[in-house]
Amino acid sequence: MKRNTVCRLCSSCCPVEVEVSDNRLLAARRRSPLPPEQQWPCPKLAAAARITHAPERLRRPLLRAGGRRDGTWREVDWNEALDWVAERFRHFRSRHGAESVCWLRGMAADWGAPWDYVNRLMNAFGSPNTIGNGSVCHVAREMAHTYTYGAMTLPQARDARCILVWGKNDMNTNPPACDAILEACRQGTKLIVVDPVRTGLAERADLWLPIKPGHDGLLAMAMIHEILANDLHDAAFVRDWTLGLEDLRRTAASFTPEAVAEALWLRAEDIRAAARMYATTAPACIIDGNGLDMQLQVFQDTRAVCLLRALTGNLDRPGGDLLPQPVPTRNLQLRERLPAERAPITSAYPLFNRFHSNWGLHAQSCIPDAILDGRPYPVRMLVVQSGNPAVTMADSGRVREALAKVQCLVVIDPFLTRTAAFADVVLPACGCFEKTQLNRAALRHNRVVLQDQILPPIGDSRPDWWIIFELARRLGLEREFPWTTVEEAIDEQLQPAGITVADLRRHPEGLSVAETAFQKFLQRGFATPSGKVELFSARLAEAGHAGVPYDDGWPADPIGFADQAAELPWIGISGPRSGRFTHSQFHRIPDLLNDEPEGRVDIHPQDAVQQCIVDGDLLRISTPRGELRLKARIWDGVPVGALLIGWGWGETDPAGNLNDLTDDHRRNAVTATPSSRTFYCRMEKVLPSPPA
Ligand SMILES: Nc1nc2c(c(=O)[nH]1)N[C@H]1C(S)=C(S)[C@@H](COP(=O)(O)OP(=O)(O)OC[C@H]3O[C@@H](n4cnc5c(=O)[nH]c(N)nc54)[C@H](O)[C@@H]3O)O[C@H]1N2
Ligand SMILES: Nc1nc2c(c(=O)[nH]1)N[C@H]1C(S)=C(S)[C@@H](COP(=O)(O)OP(=O)(O)OC[C@H]3O[C@@H](n4cnc5c(=O)[nH]c(N)nc54)[C@H](O)[C@@H]3O)O[C@H]1N2
Ligand code: SF4
Ligand SMILES: [Mo]
Repeated sequence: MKRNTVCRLCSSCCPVEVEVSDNRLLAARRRSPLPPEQQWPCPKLAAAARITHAPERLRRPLLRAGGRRDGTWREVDWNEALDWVAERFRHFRSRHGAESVCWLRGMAADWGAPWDYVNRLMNAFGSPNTIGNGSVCHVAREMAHTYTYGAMTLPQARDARCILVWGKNDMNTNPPACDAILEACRQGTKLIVVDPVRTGLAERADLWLPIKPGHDGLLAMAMIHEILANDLHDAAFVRDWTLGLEDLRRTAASFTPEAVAEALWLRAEDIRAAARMYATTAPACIIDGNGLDMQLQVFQDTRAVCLLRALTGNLDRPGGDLLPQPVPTRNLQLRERLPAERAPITSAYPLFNRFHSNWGLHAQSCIPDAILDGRPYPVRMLVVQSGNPAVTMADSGRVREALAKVQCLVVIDPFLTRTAAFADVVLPACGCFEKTQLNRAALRHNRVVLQDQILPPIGDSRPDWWIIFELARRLGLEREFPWTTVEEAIDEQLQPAGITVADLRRHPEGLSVAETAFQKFLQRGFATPSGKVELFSARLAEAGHAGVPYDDGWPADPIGFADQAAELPWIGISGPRSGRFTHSQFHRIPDLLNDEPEGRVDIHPQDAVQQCIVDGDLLRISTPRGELRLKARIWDGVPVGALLIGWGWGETDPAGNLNDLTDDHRRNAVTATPSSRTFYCRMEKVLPSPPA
């Protein structure tokens, strides 16, 4: 039988058709207007059956057999497991206040409806500490877009004449988006790629800027300089719809391509060529990505990139960058229930906490601070849902200390991960094909697509929504959680849109709430305090941040451990993602390991010769935080002087955990983002020990 749903094995949320027989997933393929041979492939989707039916899937709730430090588990039923968790919630609330309980949410269960349910549960319980991992993912970037023109834009690559890809590799991370880029390129659209690494897209680009890692804001400011100095901007749009042109001109004056080229490892003429190609080919869109995230400068860097869209008049134009038309939904989070004086542990980042009506809190680095240092106050109980912070959070050695120290740890995950190994109780969650939910991608623009359950739960696992609803009832929150099925909850959430789950099941291709409209600002302006695009942001300036990106100058230390660069001669580039794995996930799935059995460190041939390194040599890479060991791969697609370090292997290879190297002491002042993407490090070859 073939069924339609949405794949959530990674955050791309692709609509898929799945073949099921005898309660087993047999095969899945992406639904796409393109014939299969023209679709960019996804190895994870091809392995969906192996992932879903993996023998390592947890089938029953697990409770420590003999207390926290005990190495053995006891399988228990859901009643015992959830009663135990609810009792702990009440215990910590009565002893230390509800805020001593914190919920950390990774990326895998999505930030749509399921995220609202967790916030609702925690807010009704009385704790403000429901925290996502968006400070290292796109939420920090989303805030920069929002502060500039009201919302994060959606690039219209298919209709663009010029595509500027900035720190994004859709060939590995988003096949449908990759299809759109390649289709546009076949029609003659120009492609510019800003990436230190020669990705597949960089290879196809008309212009590739192999930028020095972590220096994107400097490049964006130099491009702004080139555009303004040569009057390449859209003067009418800038006059009518932006605020702060003169401030921007003044700041950009010192960022001439000549002045910054060397610091960027680029040639001034290439910077100029990129600025000209982007500004003079209309319409043009910018696809910005995770290459900007996890950088100390993520917020101002992204602001600078966003300003390019405004200067060139590409905002909300066909073939440019569309301002989304979100589906109207009921906000279920009950934030108003929290007493105003109950500040979250992320209160040092007030603008980030509040920039969006339902994103909630994302400064996840505050969690180890609260557990280990009691800053700003102690967290004593932690629930980790759909995340693997022991591997994926910056300075993961310190994170593991926190996981060991917190008095009570609950983990909700389909697998017994390295994070779960610290837990008191592990609740087995269903995978994405075993549950119905509305994911963020389905709500963000005007088309709602249902992620529909197509398989029964594996073993005795349960969907995230069910776990939350049942826990809520045990906490006496029956009134807040009156729903017995997820369909009822989704119907309530979608009520303002006039769409029901039944409608969505009749329309697996999705339902639109409105026709896609462009230039919406002509009627209602931009969703900023001034109603204009804020080249200069008074809100930021008043809060003590740069009103125009880098009006306080380019920092001397934009990347991790810059203060110790003299002893750390290499630049480590974290990741990027492989098409086969999602962060720490799937590294035990045989089909996915066939072509990529272990993590590698890519090093330029010139560096390899100088260091006497050959392919397969074991390298030790270290920073003041820790070290890892992975084998070398010689590749001329990485810059000289940089090491491209394989991402996500720390789950199955504790000696190869990238975040054992990263720093979480220095953070972006607006978004709490650490320098996990780019940092100075040491490298040496591990010599084989002589035979005994
Ligand atoms: N150095 C460095 N650090 C990084 C990154 C990097 O590139 N370099 N990337 C960063 C980014 S962008 C992100 S988003 C984070 C990701 O960090 P995490 O969110 O921790 O990501 P994963 O490793 O994918 O862990 C997801 C967990 O959820 C489980 N899971 C899968 N599906 C479900 C489900 O439906 N329900 C539940 N309850 N659990 C589920 C999986 O088994 C897995 O254990 O890592 C960040 N950290
Ligand atoms: N297969 C797979 N797909 C995924 C995921 C996954 O883990 N695996 N994760 C999902 C998630 S949570 C996310 S956030 C997205 C991320 O999706 P992408 O944004 O595509 O993320 P990456 O591939 O990590 O990084 C993008 C590019 O940034 C480049 N880069 C590195 N440093 C810099 C820099 O300093 N400047 C610039 N300009 N570029 C730099 C990298 O070389 C890489 O080519 O992918 C999602 N899709
Ligand atoms: S890119 Fe692949 S794994 Fe990710 S959602 Fe799409 S089909 Fe699933
Ligand atoms: Mo992410």
